[in-house]
Amino acid sequence: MAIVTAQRLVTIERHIAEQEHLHPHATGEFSRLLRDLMLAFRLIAREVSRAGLNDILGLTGTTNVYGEAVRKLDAYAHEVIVRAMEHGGHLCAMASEESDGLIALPPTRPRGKYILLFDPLDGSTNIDVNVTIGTIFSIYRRRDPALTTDATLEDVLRPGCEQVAAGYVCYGSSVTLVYSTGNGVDVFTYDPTLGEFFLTIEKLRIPRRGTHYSINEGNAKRWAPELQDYIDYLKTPSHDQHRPYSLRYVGSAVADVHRVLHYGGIFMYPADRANPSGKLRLMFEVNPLAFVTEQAGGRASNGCCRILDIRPESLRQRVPVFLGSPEDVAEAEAFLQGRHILQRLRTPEA
Ligand code: AHM
Ligand code: MG
Repeated sequence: MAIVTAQRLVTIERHIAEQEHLHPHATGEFSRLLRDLMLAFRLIAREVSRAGLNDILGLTGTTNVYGEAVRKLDAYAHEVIVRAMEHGGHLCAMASEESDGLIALPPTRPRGKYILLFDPLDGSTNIDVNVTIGTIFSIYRRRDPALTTDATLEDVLRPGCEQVAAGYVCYGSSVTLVYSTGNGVDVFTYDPTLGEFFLTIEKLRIPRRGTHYSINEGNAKRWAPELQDYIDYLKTPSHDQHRPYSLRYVGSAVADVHRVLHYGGIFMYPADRANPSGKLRLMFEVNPLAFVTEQAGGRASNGCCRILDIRPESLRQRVPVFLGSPEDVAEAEAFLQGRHILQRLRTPEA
């Protein structure tokens, strides 16, 4: 039986080293940052896989900056990433979905040129019931790498197209790390017996079109009519048998996006009457997922514009999301912008 599906047997360590050699002027700082992050992911994966045996299920009794109840695993994952990253000397700023503003770095450590943003545990409501959850991360290089001071909020609030790396870890039936440094998307699978991530898919490509849609349809009555039309269209059988689409919704963005990246289709968290900017956070969730999606050949939009071009105004900013196969997302945009009549003429109903 093949050990991995990729042709070469490559650990994440070796992959990081190989990538570093592609950049003759690399100082190794970025590689060290990635290695520190991998350690945090291993620690989180260990606690996730033992959840129920350890005292990690349930609530902490506190709320985060969004007013959401914090679960013990949210707090643990946040703490592990901060501890793994704060002493490395690679960062000049760090921020987490679970804390307010920038996280103070130890005064005694040098400042590096990178900025790290993360959602330590995405899909919190699924933690206690053994459903797939994730960690999302986003890395920027500070504009003036010669500076040795802390980065300011202004340095951090940059459009997603300026990310130098982004990705996520999916804690599901296996633990998978998916990330991009702007040169395609590579997928690694964790072997817990060896404590190693192995490269399992090199240069993942999303299908141009899929047959699945992913959205919290419980909110349908609050959607704009254009979105209701689009979802109706996906559910209406077509002559070419491409529709109806099937619905898949986990409620962990990492899991839903992971499926879409492999099988194609569209993931949505739209605006609705109760959430005029949607639910997902631009800096911690949406930009990194959009970066990975584009790097895999997909499209990521807020319904009218490219997500990665949005100029953020605050760390907590939320944004509507439509991401996935390029043809599916373009079609969703056409509906949302009232250009769908033409689309319908092209694919008549059965
Ligand atoms: P979290 O980071 O607090 O877990 O919240 C984000 C999650 C996403 O993973 C998911 O797409 C969404 O919230 C699900 O929300 P809903 O329950 O409204 O469908
Ligand atoms: Mg989240």
